[in-house]
Amino acid sequence: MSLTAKDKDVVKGLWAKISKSADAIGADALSRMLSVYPQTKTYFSHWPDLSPGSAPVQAHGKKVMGGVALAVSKIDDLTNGLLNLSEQHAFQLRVDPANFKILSQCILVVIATKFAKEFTPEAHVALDKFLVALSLALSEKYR
Ligand code: HNI
Repeated sequence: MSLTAKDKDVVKGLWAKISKSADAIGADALSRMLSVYPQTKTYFSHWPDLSPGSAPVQAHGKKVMGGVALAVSKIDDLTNGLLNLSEQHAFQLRVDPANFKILSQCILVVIATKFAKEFTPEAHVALDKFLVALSLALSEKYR
């Protein structure tokens, strides 16, 4: 299920429309992940406040979306483009890659709700495929 040239164009087009709201998307997606899938809180137990919209959630949401922006810019070679981030998640942060799917779903849901008009079925399928590819690239170093 690799991204076609069309999918890549659709992802870039969608990103161009929504990227100015990236920080808010990140904060909302992370807030959702932590409340809908509370098992993900274990990774962030060193934060002073894990509640939706808290300062650390907002700051981290911004970082995560920086990673998504990097992925959009490296869409033709996600594996190499995300190698550093993959290494960090695998060896330093020790995040179970099953969680990438969980956060991807939250990002998808937040974009769908915040940008209902832009989130056409075509954008939906392309974004879904992109997030699967991003998660796979983040999992690269886990071997
Ligand atoms: Ni993730 C740090 C990007 C999924 C747990 N993560 C980062 C950083 C980026 C990033 C960027 C900052 C690295 C740095 O400081 O150099 N993470 C991404 C992306 C995804 C993702 C693009 C998937 C879309 N990370 C996840 C998931 C979890 C996760 C699913 C756990 C449930 N990430 C972390 C943790 C840190 C982190 C923990 C360190 C946070 C801190 O500041 O303590």
